[in-house]
Amino acid sequence: MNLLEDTIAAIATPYGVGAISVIRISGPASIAITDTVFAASSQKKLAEAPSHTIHYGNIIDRNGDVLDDVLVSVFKAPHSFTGEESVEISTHGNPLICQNLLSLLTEKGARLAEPGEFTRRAYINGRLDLAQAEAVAAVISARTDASLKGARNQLDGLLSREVAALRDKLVNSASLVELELDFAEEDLEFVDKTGLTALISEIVNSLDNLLKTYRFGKVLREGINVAIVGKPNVGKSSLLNYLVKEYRAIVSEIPGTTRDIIREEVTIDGYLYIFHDTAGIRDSADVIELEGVRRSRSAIADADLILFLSDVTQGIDKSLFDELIALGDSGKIVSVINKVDIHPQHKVTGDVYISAKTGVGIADLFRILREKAVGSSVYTEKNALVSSLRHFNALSEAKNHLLNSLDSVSAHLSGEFQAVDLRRAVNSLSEVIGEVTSDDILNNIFQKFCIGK
Ligand SMILES: Nc1nc2c(ncn2[C@@H]2O[C@H](COP(=O)(O)OP(=O)(O)OP(=O)(O)O)[C@@H](O)[C@H]2O)c(=O)[nH]1
Ligand SMILES: [Mg+2]
Repeated sequence: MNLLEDTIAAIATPYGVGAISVIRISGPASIAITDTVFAASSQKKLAEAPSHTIHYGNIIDRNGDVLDDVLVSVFKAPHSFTGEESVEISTHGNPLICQNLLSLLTEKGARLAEPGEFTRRAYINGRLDLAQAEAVAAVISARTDASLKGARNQLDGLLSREVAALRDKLVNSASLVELELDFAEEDLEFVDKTGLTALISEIVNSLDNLLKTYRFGKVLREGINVAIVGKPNVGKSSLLNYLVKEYRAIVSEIPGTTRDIIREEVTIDGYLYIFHDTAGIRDSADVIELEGVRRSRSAIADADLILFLSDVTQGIDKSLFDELIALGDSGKIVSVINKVDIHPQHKVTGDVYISAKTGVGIADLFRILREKAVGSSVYTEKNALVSSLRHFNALSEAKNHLLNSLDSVSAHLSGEFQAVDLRRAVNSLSEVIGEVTSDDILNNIFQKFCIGK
């Protein structure tokens, strides 16, 4: 496989029947290859067409028959998504037409594209930096308005610009420190040490602020996993049903009704929540129920937030509460007192009081969920957002290198130590935007894309 000399082709629209489908071709021979299968109604060759023009005509198959009448869009290098000569063919939306056209194109010299290969080429050709290329996938997979906005900002380069600005400041300082090392004999000083320390501390601070957005970025992208747990019969399934507005999970007055985990997604105020109704936790002789309880415990371990439900008429089960705290982080637990319609003047203390039957208190519950999940971080459209683990790790590394460099200054170590740490920090920052990136990292990123992207 040659990364850039091959001409690649793929179906860019979802597989299936639709009004139209689009086949995308990119690479040096894309226009020439299309010309071999396309008869324009104008009788002109695409090779002569200016960039960004659309042409109507027929695709002619190997027997000389018309496969379909199509529209062909022509993009000349470097003014295309990939930066290469590219063509998009809009056909009628029948998978058969697409498959036949794709095999015609491969007969004429195109190769089937790998997952994410169009975007990878856009990155290699400098049309996007790596953080932006990753944002392409995020834009496609965003499921809430808030996460779409975050991904959109990343695609527009908000994160890249912020990281690049920090990196440029560091590159400057690193070069000065290195220059001073070169002239060590002469005892020249290029660097104002106090100024440098202040600058590094300032960058550490900016990195911290970026790192803090990660939790929120993850929430935007993946949604918030919420486990609804408690003793049997406290109303967990009733709460799930209330939240999804349908009779999803079986509710009964018999304790031990739910055994499997029931997973439902709900968007509330623009955030995606994934609720997991679980089996009530208790000792049981029933092997099936025990398996349910085991699953409940594993849902607790995986959850971002735990709704610990108690029945107002029964009070809080202290030993289960202690177990939850031991299993997870106590900051994740919301103690919810249910069935307050029965006992409005409750004496049980919890974080929020609800009735899964009447809906009382559910708005308060939403408010608490949101506070716990998103915290005080209010996403403004001007903020860069760290939403990928790869970025989070690279930024954390950069921060650690900078902290090391501050340590070596205060320990009066030779400037070489500081220079090394500054360079390492520069490299970590460059990794985010992809200026120093190994093939492994690229393969890893792009194989998660779909074909045609
Ligand atoms: N009055 C009143 N009854 C409720 C409320 N929530 C649940 N119930 C009743 O409590 C009983 C148990 O409800 P479920 O939702 O099945 O309880 P669960 O926690 O899922 O129980 P298991 O699946 O057995 O662990 C049912 O009879 C519900 O109608 C409530 O807010 N008020
Ligand atoms: Mg249940």
